[in-house]
Amino acid sequence: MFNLILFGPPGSGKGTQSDRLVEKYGLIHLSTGNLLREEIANKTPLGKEAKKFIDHGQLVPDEVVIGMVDSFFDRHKNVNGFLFDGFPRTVAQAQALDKLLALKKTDIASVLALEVTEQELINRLLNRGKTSGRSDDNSEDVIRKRFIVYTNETSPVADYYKKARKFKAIHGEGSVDEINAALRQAIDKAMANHKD
Ligand code: B4P
Repeated sequence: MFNLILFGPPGSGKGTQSDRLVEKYGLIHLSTGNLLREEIANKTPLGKEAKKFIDHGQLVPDEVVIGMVDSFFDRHKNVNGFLFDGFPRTVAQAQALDKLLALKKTDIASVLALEVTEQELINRLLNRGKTSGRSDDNSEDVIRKRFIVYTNETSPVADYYKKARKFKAIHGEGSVDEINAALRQAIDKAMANHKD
């Protein structure tokens, strides 16, 4: 299996790029943001709980997200690999992911991190908020709160993978095609070095 993490702050283009990459490489797309929004749309107990956090720009508790990923794995066996988008967002989630993958006798091959300036991120998210209907995109206060949460809780995840020598930064500004080409170059290299 070849497992990849697309990492980066809110609005850095993880979802946009993941859609193209899963098609190109035949990976299964696991976006915890999408899974949580499905739960909210279906008004499940998990969705109702998650909405309280998402509406305020906070992270959904680790145990909820990890349980959701575990059950996603149960529904997707015998696959080529996963592209994780927006997960892990805390060090506890990264450790849990390592354990879940070890049970499948596999691991993370590479973490590609999209780097984008804060002003560009705010512009993108406010722009998306005009059409997405997402409660967490239509207020600059909530967007800023998400950046604070990212700095405090998610950026340590980068150090976790730097220590494991799996982390690579990718310039996340420019056209979607240019960024996609840079990601593909990094993935091709990681695949060539990957034994699994
Ligand atoms: P996510 O769904 O992961 O959303 P995101 O980080 O805001 O967006 P992403 O980076 O995917 O941006 P996109 O491609 O859409 O999370 C939402 C919330 O769910 C979190 O805040 C949290 O509360 C909760 N959650 C999710 N996972 C969790 C976890 N593991 N633990 C706890 N809580 C969790 O791009 C954004 C916009 O930019 C789009 O409009 C796009 O069109 C535009 N864009 C993309 N690339 C561009 C480019 N190159 N140039 C110009 N615009 C571009």
